[in-house]
Amino acid sequence: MLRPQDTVSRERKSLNGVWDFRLDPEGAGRREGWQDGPLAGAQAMPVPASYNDVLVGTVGRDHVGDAWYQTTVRVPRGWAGQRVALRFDSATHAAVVWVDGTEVARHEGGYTPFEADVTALVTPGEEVRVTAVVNNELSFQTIPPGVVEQTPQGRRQRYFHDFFNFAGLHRSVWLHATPTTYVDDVVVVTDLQGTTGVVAYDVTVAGGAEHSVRVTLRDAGGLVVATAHGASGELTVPDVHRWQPGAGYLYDAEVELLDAAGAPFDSYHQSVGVRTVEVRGTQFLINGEPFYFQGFGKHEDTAVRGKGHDDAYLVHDFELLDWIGANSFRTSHYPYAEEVYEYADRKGIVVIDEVAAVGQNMGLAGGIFGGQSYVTFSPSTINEASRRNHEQAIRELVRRDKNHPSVVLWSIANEPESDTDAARAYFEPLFALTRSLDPTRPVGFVNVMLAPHGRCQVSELGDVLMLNRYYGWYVNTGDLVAAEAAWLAELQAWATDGKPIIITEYGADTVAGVHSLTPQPWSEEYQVEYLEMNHRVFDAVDAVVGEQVWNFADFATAANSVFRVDGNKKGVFTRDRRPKAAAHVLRRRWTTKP
Ligand code: GCB
Repeated sequence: MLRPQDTVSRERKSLNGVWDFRLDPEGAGRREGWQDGPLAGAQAMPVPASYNDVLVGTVGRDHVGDAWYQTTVRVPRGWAGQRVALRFDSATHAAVVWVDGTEVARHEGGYTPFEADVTALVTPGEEVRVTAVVNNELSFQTIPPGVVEQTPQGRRQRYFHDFFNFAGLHRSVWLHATPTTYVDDVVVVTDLQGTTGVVAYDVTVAGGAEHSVRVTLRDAGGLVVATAHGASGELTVPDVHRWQPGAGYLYDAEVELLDAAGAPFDSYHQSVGVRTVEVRGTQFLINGEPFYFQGFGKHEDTAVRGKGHDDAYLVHDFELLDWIGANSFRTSHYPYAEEVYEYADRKGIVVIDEVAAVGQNMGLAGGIFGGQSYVTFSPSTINEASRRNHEQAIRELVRRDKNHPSVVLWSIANEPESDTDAARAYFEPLFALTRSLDPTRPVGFVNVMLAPHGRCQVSELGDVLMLNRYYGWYVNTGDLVAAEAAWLAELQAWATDGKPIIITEYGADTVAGVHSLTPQPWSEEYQVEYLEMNHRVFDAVDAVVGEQVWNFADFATAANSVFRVDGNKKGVFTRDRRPKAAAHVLRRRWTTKP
């Protein structure tokens, strides 16, 4: 399922804007068939946005269950004879979609797109009603997991990650038209042979018309540099301009379907960055050269719109990455909007792409304040059905993001339980699946400090080691001397595995404006000294090939924790993107590091 485009043969129409909206905590809408007519009692809701903080009061924040969205759209007159599809870039976490009362799509998983062929239900020139019911409930079978607990006060959604469970239509909704025989998928894999670039491609076509395939590769200036014929093949580019970290050069591959007379009737444009990725020993190589990740774990999170995609924040955040000297980030803890990857491709920012599997760890979720405790992997908690959904989430991620040169590494989970036989059995097939879907990129998962070196049973399955550690924050709190010694010892143990190590999280909560002469936790001075301590440790271990601070910016969290003050404050920038003192320290390190 390719992203909608405007080309000579394709057209798209955005459904973004203000939709009708209604919360439905009782689940009445499905019983009463709210899709069959205009949404009664509706209020206004912007798309894209999370609904939670657009609404005032606890009603949107605490909502558990269905939320209904509805709009009308006029199908462009010129689309007669075309295939018309309705595409949701995401619906968090599950959705059913109707066109004029006919169900057209059902999807689970809140961060990947889905679409429906609605050709038979629409008439060019006429209006149709689009209704979507979006459900925000998390269970042990969903990715990520959660549990809806019955309490005397009603149903409460509990989940095992700290960021707020924002929900709704977070990304764009499109109506788009293609020819009835059309390019359905394109896979590009690039290689370098000296100064020559090789672009292997594979085109999948849907629809029955007779056709042949032509691929034309143009450079950034629009000059044709290679052409090929056939559904799969290779394009070679002498003196290729590589895609590189910090210099995201892109070619354009135009994929055309030609009729029997050789006339094109479908055209799709695929950006191509020619680069290679390889893990060799303890090195992470991009284009054969050692790469050191410096950057952040991020979140899709801003005031009011929650996880709603916003182009202004997209561009501003990348400006800040540039300012601070970051070359990479991880899409913690879910696949981000496709616009983000497209922009990373353009800017040469390197991405670790993560599946929404966060919180599969009841060891972290319990504790004295944790409420009821659960076993992570068991027939009644995370089980075979969960694993199938996890597989599906991996499939949809790879299918969506496989062609982005910015994506250099798949992360198939964040901080799951990984020190048990059950964890090993759960993850082994997921690593195998990811490799079979994409043999060209390394695969890993993010290890938590509860499964240190020697105890983790999953790390050996990965091509790289990704570690989240909070020495000096959650352990050795306030004692950076003890933290440094313990951290160095653990890291040196991991280094004996002979794999590249990326520190995917290290950070300290810091309330902007809190200062202290001696470095006290929560102060800006402490965050600075904490980071500097970490950097001394990283610089002492050769196998460390990356440092990604937790987090780029402060972000919203669930309200049920005494560990958070108005959200998670580990941001190097505040939620509205103002620098804390740590930002200047990182900038000095990252803009001067060789
Ligand atoms: C972690 C999690 C991240 C949290 C962070 C924290 O290990 O991966 O999602 O936000 O710790 O600040 O506690």
